Amino acid sequence: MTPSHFSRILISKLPKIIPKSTINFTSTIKYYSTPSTYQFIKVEKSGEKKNVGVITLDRPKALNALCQDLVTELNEAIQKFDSDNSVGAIVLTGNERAFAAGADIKEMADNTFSKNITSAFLEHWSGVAKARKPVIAAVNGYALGGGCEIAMMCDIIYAGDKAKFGQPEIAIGTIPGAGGTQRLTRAIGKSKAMEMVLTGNQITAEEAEKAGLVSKVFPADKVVAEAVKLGEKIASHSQLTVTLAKEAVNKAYEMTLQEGLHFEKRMFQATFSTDDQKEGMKAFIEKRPPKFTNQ
Ligand code: DAK
Repeated sequence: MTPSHFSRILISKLPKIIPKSTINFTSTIKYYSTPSTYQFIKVEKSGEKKNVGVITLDRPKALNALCQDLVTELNEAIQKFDSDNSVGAIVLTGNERAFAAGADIKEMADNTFSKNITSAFLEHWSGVAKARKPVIAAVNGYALGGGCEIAMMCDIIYAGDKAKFGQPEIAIGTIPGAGGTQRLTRAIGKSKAMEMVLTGNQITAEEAEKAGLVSKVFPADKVVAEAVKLGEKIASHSQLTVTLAKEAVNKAYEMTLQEGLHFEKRMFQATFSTDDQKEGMKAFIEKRPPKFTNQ
């Protein structure tokens, strides 16, 4: 029996708290066939081994306001990198002035409650959060409203020293709608989140780091390179194991502590059915770098 057969059997025995659809070691799904010419984003592969997918939001005249077509393009690019075996991590960035200043206010200003419901308005916004591969936000300038929410859908946020984070929806008569009341509260706690959401005040990169929203702050012109470096480090590990680790951390948001600890333990045990665990530990004992095969 091969390790992957074994892991499938093991997974079929996992308790019901782990949705089977979330365990997909060797996905071969191709979401989109071609074209990769985009109007509102740029995509490239970066890093020494070209194993980091970089997506740059590119609507500078509107401070990268996230119009519907931009979000559709972003989802498509994320899905393409997610199903590209040569890519081990994804970096999402904007420009020096703005990561993104929110959803496009001009596009939604005349909407009605009824239209929002019946047209499922903005319901395609969760693409970044659904990525299986790690996504690193490299934020410069404004990350406001939906821009801050998209950054929070990423797994790690690096910020340039002039970055500003905020949920200013209250000032335009609405409230956050893509995680600003939920992910922000989990990230920085109730008091700070409440203050940001109820005032619309922005916080600096330094404050965001202190509050735990951002993991590191760099000079503005270094943040993308640092994010790519981080992506390369992540991509040097087994993609299979990285996927499990990301999933396990994310469960901390969704499960009770006991359920989460149980999930983590089962995932840890399942790694022992993989070739990469055997290779990783053998390489350590033999004092050589591991050669992971993602099996
Ligand atoms: N939408 C559309 N255009 C925007 C924009 C936005 N969010 N932000 C900036 N722009 C445009 C401006 O209109 C201006 O365009 P022109 O007038 O030149 O044509 C251009 O970008 C430059 O902006 P400013 O002239 O205002 O530049 P300043 O430096 O003076 O000010 C600023 C920068 C970032 C402080 C300011 O632009 C600003 O306050 N922007 C709006 C920030 C904001 O309120 N963001 C929250 C939007 S609401 C959901 C998913 C998502 C959402 C909701 C639900 N579901 C899944 C259900 C998200 C909602 C939001 O994000």
